[in-house]
Amino acid sequence: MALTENQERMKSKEAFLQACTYIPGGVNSPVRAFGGVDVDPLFIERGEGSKIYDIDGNEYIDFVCSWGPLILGHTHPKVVAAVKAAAERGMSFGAPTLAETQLAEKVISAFDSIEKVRMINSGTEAVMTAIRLARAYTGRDYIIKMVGCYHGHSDALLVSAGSGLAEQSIPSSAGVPTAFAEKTIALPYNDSAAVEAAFDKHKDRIAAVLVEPIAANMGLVVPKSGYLKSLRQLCDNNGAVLVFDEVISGFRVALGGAQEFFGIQADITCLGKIIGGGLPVGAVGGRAEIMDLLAPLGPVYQAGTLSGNPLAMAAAIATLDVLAERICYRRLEQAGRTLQEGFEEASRKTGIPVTVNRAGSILSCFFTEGPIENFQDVQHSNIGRFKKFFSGMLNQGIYLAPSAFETMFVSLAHSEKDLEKTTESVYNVFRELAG
Ligand code: KE4
Repeated sequence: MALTENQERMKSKEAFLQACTYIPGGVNSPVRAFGGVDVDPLFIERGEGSKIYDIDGNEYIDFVCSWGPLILGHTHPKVVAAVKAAAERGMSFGAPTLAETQLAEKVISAFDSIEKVRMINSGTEAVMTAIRLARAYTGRDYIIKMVGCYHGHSDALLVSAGSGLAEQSIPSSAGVPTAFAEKTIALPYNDSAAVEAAFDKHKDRIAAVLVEPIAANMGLVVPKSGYLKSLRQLCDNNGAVLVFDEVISGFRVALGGAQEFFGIQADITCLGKIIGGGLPVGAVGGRAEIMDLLAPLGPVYQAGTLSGNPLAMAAAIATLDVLAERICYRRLEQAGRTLQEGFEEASRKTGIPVTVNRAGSILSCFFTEGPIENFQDVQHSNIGRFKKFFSGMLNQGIYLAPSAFETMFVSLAHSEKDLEKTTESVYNVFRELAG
């Protein structure tokens, strides 16, 4: 007799209850608690290639890929071997190693806009450092960010838009003083006029425009033609720094990230996720005249006990070495296109209205008519239908991000067979939704 959904995941259910006794919300990062869906979180035993296995022994095709880092898939032999070898030489030294220079060289050769780069431990730290650098470089305080973009959990960025366009933001998290939020201006994504108006209003008080060049934290929203170019122009015209948060898009849509994909150069680039190959790595890079402001050379302090950790460097170098074979991005593009076509065909066949936004191997399916060009558009999507879709796909053995405001990540480990099964499952679940 087939197990019921609950029986199939009893061990995860019990593990979650136990975790909640010791860890706030039972998780070490909020989205993992599955608050955005009507399913208890799965506890994962292991991953291999395109698959993950929960502690109840269920197998899933994984499209979360640890929220982006695992572009090679789980337990890639070259990455595992590199980390094992590094571990046998020592876990951490708190001193420079050749691997850090080697990774820096790889990042600099991939991004034309980066002359120097500093390794850190997370995307949050990368963006936090980028903002501090931009403020020091310009002597200005205000930062423009876009509504719906997420840049980690530093105080200045846990904000929501102020009362009107170009107004100071208000805190979006408890514990963030209003004073910290006030220096951030939150504007609609894909709205160049709003950015121009903010510069007109705040003139030479704006240190930087911070943007995800491909927004992937409100579901996937791609920049409209000319949008990134307009941000580049506005920063140049107003003496502000253009900061691209490429924590997701870096090495994802191209080896040189969105900057290579769209041909626009940032002044400061924030990296994370893929650069660590699954281990904790962030990076901030840019022109030497900006980066040399960092201690010990310059007056901008930034530090980290485990920055440039040898195991993380080993995972990073092994990952970027594989990605350096440019055929990878053609394969990733093809896989992303196959999935997008699968969603759109299922929509045509079942009459379920969807909008699929995609950039290479990252995509989101919104349950609403399009276009979806900013956070306001995303609000029209049918969250209730997403939740049913998520549960249906999980029961078909497909593990998606447990939130309508995240994206699907495809890896080089996803086979034709995986993609076929996935598009078939999408059609099956859409038919259930169409009822
Ligand atoms: P971390 O501090 O989580 O390494 O990076 C923060 C960050 C910065 N910039 C962008 C564009 C990001 O997407 C992120 C983190 N992304 C989320 C999910 N989209 C991480 C998942 C989580 O918070 O558990």
